[in-house]
This record gives sequence, C-alpha cells and structure tokens, in this order.
Amino acid sequence: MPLAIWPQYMAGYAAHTSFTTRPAIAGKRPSVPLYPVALKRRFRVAQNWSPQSWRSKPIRQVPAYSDAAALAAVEAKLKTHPPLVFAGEARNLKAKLADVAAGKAFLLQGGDCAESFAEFHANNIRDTFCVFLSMAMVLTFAVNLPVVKVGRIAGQFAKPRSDDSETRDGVVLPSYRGDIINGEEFTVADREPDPERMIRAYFQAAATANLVRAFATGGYADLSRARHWYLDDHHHHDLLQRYVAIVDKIAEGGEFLRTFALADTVRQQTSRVDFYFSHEALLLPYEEALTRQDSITKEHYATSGHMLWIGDRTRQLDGAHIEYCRGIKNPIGLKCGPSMSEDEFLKLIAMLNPANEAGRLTLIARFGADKVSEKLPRLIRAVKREGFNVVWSCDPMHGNTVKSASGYKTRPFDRVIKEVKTFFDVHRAEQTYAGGVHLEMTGQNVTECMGGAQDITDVDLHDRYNTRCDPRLNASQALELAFLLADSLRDERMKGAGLAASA
Ligand SMILES: [Co+2]
Repeated sequence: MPLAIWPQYMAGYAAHTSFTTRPAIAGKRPSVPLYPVALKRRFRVAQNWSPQSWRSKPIRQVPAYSDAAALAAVEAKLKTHPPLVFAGEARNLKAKLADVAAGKAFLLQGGDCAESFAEFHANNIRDTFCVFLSMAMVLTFAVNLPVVKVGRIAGQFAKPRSDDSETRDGVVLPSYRGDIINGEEFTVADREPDPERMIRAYFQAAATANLVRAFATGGYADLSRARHWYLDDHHHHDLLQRYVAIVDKIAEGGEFLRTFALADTVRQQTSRVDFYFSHEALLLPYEEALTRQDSITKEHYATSGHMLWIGDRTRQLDGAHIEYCRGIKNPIGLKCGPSMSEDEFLKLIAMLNPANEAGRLTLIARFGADKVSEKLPRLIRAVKREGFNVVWSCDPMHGNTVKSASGYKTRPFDRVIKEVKTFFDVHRAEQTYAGGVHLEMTGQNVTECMGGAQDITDVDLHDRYNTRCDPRLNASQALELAFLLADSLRDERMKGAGLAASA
C-alpha cells in the first residue's frame, strides 16, 4: 500500500481500539486494514523514544553485573568508539530487503550460533565466508535472483538462556550468556558477568568485519574464483560434482561475454559482493552505547551491525528489547515461534514498523518441522489481511533441537530440511513469498547436526562437536541445503511463470 494514503486510513479508523474489534470477512481481504489505529497510537509513543528509553521497561535475559560503576565506565568508553557500520549501509540493506519483500530477491542469513573469543581466527572467518559464497552462488545460479547476504557475524556474541543459573554437583553459578558477558568455564571467576568483555567483543567484531569486508571487495569473492570457495574437507564427491558443474557453466558464460564490450561491466559486477552483518539485539547496554544519530537524516541507527533481530525470549510488547528496536532505523528481524498469538504478533509488527516500510521488518519463523504447517498459515494470513509489508524468512534450526541418545544437543538434518520444505509449501498454498532462510552454520568440518550427505550419526557427534551453544550445519550440510533450496526456488519460479502465462 503506498505510504501516501496511510493518513486517510488513520482518520477513518479512529473509532477502532484494537486489532480484534472487527471480524475478518472470510475469503475476502477487508477493504480497510485494522492496523492504522495502532499506527496512530504508535506514532505518538514513538516520539518518546530515545536510545536509553528501554531502561524504564521490564527487561529479560539481563546479566547481573555486580559493579555498576565498571559497567557505566565501559558504556562511556564505547560511546566514544567509532561505529562498526554506518547508517547509509543499513539503508542499502533495507532497500535490498525491500526487494526480497517484493519477491525480487532472496535472503540468505547465517553463521555461528555464537561467536567466541577462543575461536577468533582468520581461517574460521574465511571458511564461514566461503560457505556463504558457495551457497549464494548455487542459489543465484538456480533462480536468477539476487541473493542478499547477511552474516550472523561480527557481533553475534550474546546468548539468551532458559535459566539464570546452572547447578553442577551442588554448586550454583550464573549461566553462561556468551563471551560478551561471561566465560563458559564453570568457575566463579569465569561466570561472573564482566563489562570489560564488551570492549573485547567490540574489537573482535571490528577486526572480523574488517576481514570480511576485505574478502568481499578485495578479490577473494570474485566469481572467477568460485572453484576455490568450495571447502573440500569432507570429500563428498556428489556435492563437489554438482558444485563444479555450476562453476563450469558460469565460466563458459564468462568466456562468451568476453567477446562483447559488456564484459568489463559484468566483471565489475561479479568481482565483489555486498555482505552485511547481523546479530541478536540482546545486550542493550552495548547496543545503546553504539547507537548513533545519523548526520544526514538525524535518525538513530544501531551501528554495532547492519541488521539486528529480536529473539523469541525477549519479544514482550512492553519489554525493553522491543522498546529499543522500535526506535532504531536499521532493518529488524523478529523471531516468531509456536507460542506467538496472532494478536500479539500484529501488535509487534505495527510497533516495529509503524510506517509499513518495505525492508524494515523480516519475520523469522522458527516453528519446528512438526508445527510449521499447523501454526504458520494463521500468521501469514493475518499479515496478508492487514497489508503488512514484510520479508518472511525460515529459521529451520531453533525449533528442531533435540538431545541425542548419547547426550549431545543436536539437530537432525532431515528435520531441518523438512521445516524448510514445509515453509515453502505453506507459502505456496497461501500465495505469499518465502523470502529467505536463517541458518546456524560454520565452514569448519564439525559433527554437530546428525545426517546429511556425510550421514553423521549419534556416535559421530563427539568427534568434532565444537559449538559454543547450538549445533551448526557444517559446510557440506549447508551446501546440500543450498541445492535443495535452489530446487525449491526453481520449481516455484517455473510454476509462477506458468501461472503468468496461463493468466
Ligand atoms: Co542458536
């Protein structure tokens, strides 16, 4: 809906007080969405926002820092440090996500569950980047759509936990909340939340972002190097063959283009990639300290990353995390799972995206393979009915975590695949666009998720189970998923073309 006509709708709907006052008309989109009332109210509230207004709201998942003065000193220091990203880049990403919302691009978001200080190494960053590039190439080639690349990287340190404390042999200590907050070792010293860790995380994020930017623009990501992005650690012949077949076809196309004057332009386009950084907006003192007012628009942006998302555990309507995120202008992700009610969902969307701006909000569905077909359609219909402009993305990881017989936290690859497939099926049935995926993956040859082409079994899990938090797809599993996605997207587009032709 064009933005210009919103005021008209707002005026016409002043009498409505909530989303549920007017019954939906079955089989017919209501002529006027219920949304503008909330919009009007939120515009009023939004004026009261500031980077620190979250402090007056109830907060969950907050570390118990014992030294308030030390915390304040760290916050003050971070406020003087340079931003890690700048507002113009966040706006560029928003424009690309608006293309995803319109069905003209696909979002690939992924990376570590949690980055750690111990695994901070150029090779790890490079390998994750390689997995990303190879997945994106497979997808782009299959569907001729731009792939928007957003890493869970350069800032993904803080983790929400189900319990504030952990007990081992009668000893109770604070839970590990990610390296930006405390240490993983089960000792009093390590588990004590330490604000100085924010400074270390900031510099690690800066160095990581610097290397990724160098890879993205300095020649490493040049399409002519695509053969080298495939991580051949796993010796999976079938995957390698499929991958090389694509690389060869692209090379042939390149040769062909070289005979035209267009070749230089094409080379410019394929010699670098745009890559963006994202993380969960969980540790608000850190986020607030890195919030900056854009000199051009005078709006506030989180400069700790291009895109921030709100987790399933911190999405309370009146809570601190929603309060912070509604005021920054970055693209925002909102995780939604089976416990989300329709009313709460619509209110959250209206609050986070009051101007209904395309690209501002990505809804990241994480339902679990068994629940997605039952629970997702209702939310999709509600979004459609209200005319909300959003990106729908699928997180097939967090709803499919199980404990294996050997005691490891794992994710069966077939369930991950099933959730992605069902997500696509549901969108097809609702005639909406399945716009992206959100994955936990690594370039390292880990054994954390069961199954896949290498057929990792329960007994293999202990081999290389290195994750700081949740089990990640390894490079082969990630690439295999990319091929499956490519097939789904190709089918989708062919059906779409068929429908258009027969219309
Ligand atoms: Co995770």
